[in-house]
Amino acid sequence: MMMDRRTLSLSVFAGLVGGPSLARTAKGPVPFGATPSARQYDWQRLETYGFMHYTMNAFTDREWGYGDEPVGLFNPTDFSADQIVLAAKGGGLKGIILTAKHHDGFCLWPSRYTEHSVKFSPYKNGKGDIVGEMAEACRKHGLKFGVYLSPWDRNHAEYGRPAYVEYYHNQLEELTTQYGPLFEVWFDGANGGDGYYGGARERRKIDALTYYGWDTVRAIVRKNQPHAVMFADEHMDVRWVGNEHGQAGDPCWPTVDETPYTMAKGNAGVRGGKIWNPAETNTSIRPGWFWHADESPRTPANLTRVYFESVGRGTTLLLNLAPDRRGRVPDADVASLSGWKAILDKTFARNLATGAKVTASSTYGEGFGPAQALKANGFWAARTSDKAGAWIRFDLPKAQTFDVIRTAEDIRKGVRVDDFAIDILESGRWRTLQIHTYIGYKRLTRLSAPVTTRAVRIRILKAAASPVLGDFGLFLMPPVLEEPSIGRDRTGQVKLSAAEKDVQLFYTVDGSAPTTASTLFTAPFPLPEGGHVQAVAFSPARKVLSAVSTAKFDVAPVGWRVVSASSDTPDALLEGKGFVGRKGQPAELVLDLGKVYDLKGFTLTPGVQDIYLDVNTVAQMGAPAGYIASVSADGQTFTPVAEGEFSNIANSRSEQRIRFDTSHKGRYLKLVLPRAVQDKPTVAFSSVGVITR
Ligand code: FUL
Repeated sequence: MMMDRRTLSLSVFAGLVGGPSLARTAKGPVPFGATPSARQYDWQRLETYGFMHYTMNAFTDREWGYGDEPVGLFNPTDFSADQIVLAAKGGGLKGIILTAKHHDGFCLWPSRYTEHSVKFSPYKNGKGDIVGEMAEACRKHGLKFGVYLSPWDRNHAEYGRPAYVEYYHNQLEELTTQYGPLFEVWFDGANGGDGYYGGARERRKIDALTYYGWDTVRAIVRKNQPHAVMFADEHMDVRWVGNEHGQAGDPCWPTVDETPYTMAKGNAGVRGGKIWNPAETNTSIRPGWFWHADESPRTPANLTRVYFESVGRGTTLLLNLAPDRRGRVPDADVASLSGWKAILDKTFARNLATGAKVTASSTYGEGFGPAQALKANGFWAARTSDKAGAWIRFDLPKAQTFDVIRTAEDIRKGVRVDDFAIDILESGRWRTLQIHTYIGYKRLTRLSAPVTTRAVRIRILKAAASPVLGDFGLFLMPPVLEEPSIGRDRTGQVKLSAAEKDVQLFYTVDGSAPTTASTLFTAPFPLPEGGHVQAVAFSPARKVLSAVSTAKFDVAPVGWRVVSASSDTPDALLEGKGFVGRKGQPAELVLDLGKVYDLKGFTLTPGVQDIYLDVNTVAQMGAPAGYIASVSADGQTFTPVAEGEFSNIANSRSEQRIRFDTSHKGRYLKLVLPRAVQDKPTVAFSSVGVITR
């Protein structure tokens, strides 16, 4: 993918913060360092909300539209904003951010400034307004509403020139004035280059830091929607967490410094950074952001893990829903959402710390005593000199069994704690259960097995300022077991792995549903020619069975040979170490598959970072932006069979699956990869496969 995610310059930051500080007005210890604005604080408290990716792509089976899609293609047969909002609500989501316009430029509202919109589509004979219908349904069902407006527009003839920027600002003015209060406005950093651009069909380059007129963008949003937070990779109110698989860093500080954004920095934040710029963890309920018939949703157990790895690490979770061609969230996704909510509701229904006697190493003063830590919106504050070594202790009325521990800092007082330990009392002695760095807005610690105790203690090991802690809780999760993950290595060996300890894994390869009577996984097994593996996890101790995980494998690269490659390490690819091209040159690769196949397509997996750990080398590398694929029976004469781009390859590290229009018999596959994303000099990726089924 071709993009530049560094959207905003550092100087813009000055104009951005300065919202009313919450900290100045509140009582208690003096805030430490950066603190949230009122809008950031209210946004943080939403914890989970939904994304909705819907546009042409649902009808064209793509992730990125080129911008030349005829408006006639947009025709949801049974669109229901109510059904979508209720599906989100059924998952406990507190709002929805809709892709009012994605990169293809098609507008889901009847914008005055373009004909590339719902107004000229068959949907409701041009009388429909998806943005309006979603805004209204959100209001009706008590959810907040937000919009995504892609800066990159592959349809607009003027993209790259000043006239487009004016158009973009006009659209933002429409969206921020016509649809009631918005809680978030989302600015995607993806900027590709290639596009239709009113028929020019060319590559256009812009400087994302300066081109879009960010000062005007911010001014429009602040004027029309003063309480909305703005999302961009960095230096808006809310930052990108740096990946799209739903995992915040641990720790994931809500502060950053003024050095340029990197994905790693987005994921971890910067301890002590001057800027309050908390992360939002965004991920999709399905592999893609848009609906594709052959994809299925995450399971409730998997969503639960995502929740613990995002909200539980102090970020918000923006979970994407992908309505189908009818314009509804599919039943399977609705079931996952409600199953997930049921798990969380059950987990947090009963705080087992209720009624505990609370004592602490010291107290700041009246209104900040230890018992406050168990009260809604209450906080215990230690004396200001009590930093490392400070503690708060909960003596429970009777022994309790739990596997989740919740604690929080009053972030209005800044990020004060660095490292802390969770201890439990066992036969009169303290045992440390876990040590973590960073508490922040919410810290959920999930244990691999429940513990039973009468006393729990939070002990501060390192802190920049005296702790201010609250929202303490102990909880017992209902039995949930995540389905196994299924992987296959380059030698064709299939390996199953469990997310949790002490579980058994059972599998089938004949298409039947796996049960505890199926084959028990004890060691990797061969599947070089491919097949359908299905697996379940079972916990004998807890008597819980997971959902089924499924993987369909094609042929493995066994007996393959690199015939030629524009690389100094051509064999590394088939040795599992990835492909690195030559600096400043298009990459070319010819593979001998060992025998003739009916080739229906190929796969390519990005992600060299995992393989080359030298940061300077990695910084020069980028995933291929696009491809030209050819096949040959004899290794001499090649027929070009497909040419195109990889959608969203820089952000989403998952496998790209490219299907040819028809199948081609061949033993040799040639890939030409003209350039890397983000103007990186060297094309690199981790593996290639073929599609024969
Ligand atoms: C990315 C986009 O390129 C994807 O298509 C998607 O919208 C995701 C949320 O952000 O940058």
